[in-house]
Amino acid sequence: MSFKRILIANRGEIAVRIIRASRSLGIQSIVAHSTADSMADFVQLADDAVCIGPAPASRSYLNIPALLFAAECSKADAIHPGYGFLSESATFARCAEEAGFVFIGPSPSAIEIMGDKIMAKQTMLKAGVPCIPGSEGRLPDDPDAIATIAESIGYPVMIKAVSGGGGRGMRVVTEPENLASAITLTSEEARNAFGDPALYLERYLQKPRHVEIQVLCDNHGNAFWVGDRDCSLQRRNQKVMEESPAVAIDRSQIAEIGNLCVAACQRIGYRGVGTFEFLYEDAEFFFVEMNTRLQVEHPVTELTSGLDLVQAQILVAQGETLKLRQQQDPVSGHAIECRLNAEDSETFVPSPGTISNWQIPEYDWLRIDTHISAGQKVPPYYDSLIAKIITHASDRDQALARMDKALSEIIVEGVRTNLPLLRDLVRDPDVQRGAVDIHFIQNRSIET
Ligand code: MV4
Repeated sequence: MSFKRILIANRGEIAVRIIRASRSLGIQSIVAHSTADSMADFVQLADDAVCIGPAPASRSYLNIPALLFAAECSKADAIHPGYGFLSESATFARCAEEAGFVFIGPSPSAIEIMGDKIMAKQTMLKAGVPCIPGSEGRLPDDPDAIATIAESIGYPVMIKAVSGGGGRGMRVVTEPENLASAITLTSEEARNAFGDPALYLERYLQKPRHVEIQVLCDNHGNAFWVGDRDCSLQRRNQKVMEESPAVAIDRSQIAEIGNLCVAACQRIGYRGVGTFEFLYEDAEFFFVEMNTRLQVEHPVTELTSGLDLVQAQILVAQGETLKLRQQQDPVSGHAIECRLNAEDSETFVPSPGTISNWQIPEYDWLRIDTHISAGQKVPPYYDSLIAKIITHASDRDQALARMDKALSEIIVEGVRTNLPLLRDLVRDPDVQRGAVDIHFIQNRSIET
């Protein structure tokens, strides 16, 4: 079935992105928005808009009844969750489908499997995907049994919440005498944050890179890996700069891991876009978790693969068959994304306010995904992302040089931004050399 109207259960730059993809397919878009976003340009850009509640996300963008009511009264055929908010909520996906809407994403059961980090790892191991060595399943209650498991893994170990993910509910333990108290603390944090105290253990990888594989699957058993990304430049699990392809990794090794991800998708009947997150250390890949949503950094893969991933999401949700063939290496050229945030560049403290001056250069090698223009407000209620600055070139050096040039011509006034940090990173000799690990930004801020 072809959708006539899609409800966008999200805001900001990703709402603009989904509006554009919908429009390119002749589909109308309805933006469900909070009162804080009523006057935002992305609301005006949509074909229709429904206010779903007050500013706090819990009362608007996370409010399932309000979102379903908005879909109902705006006669939507399908709901696109974007990323963040309810994009990985099996409950939301299930409620949407039970209410008669197509959820543009994987099935609720696939979301559930990958949301349980033990089930996710077990699924990957069955498909031959290498995982971080660790406990067989969730940890027992007995502290002595846990200590024995930790000894068999070898210190340092990483304690993780079974229902966690995205860096939440994790704690490193380097000495055996600290294990018991760390387990108790992490379990209570997991119970409070996720309603599930269950934990598992893994060997702690000291200096890994974060490398991820983008997959795209339809509802007819066709699955493809369409690119790889290095997202190691991050701070406290908030990505700052991402690129495709991952540098200094043998392309046949990338293809091997990509094909294993495809096998895993076929095994679980995965539908839509998905990202397999790996840690890469000592030339080895270790599966960490799967993100069952569109990622913020999807544009770098769109530029290196030539695909429109949001259009593909919609077409797959309509039941269409992907007209793709698996390429040996689907990546060509090099793309880099910098996340421009309304935050202090040194303290990372959010800096909401009104944009008084917004100057962005235009080049055919520059893509800007944003909802911002002069006069727009940056509310304090949501994440501080105001634009994604993306460059593409035939090689990494040129993509970096283009990013340096673009960033040097951006002017944002009215809020503080992380533009100085982005400019620093793009010019950093280690970043220029490539293959930095996940601690790079943290370490450099300590050194400087
Ligand atoms: C790890 C790790 C080191 N060793 N697991 C888990 C959620 C994922 N988004 C990041 N996670 C990590 N799991 C083991 N056994 C380090 C991280 C990690 C990380 C990984 C990639 C990119 C940024 C990161 C920031 C903090 C921790």
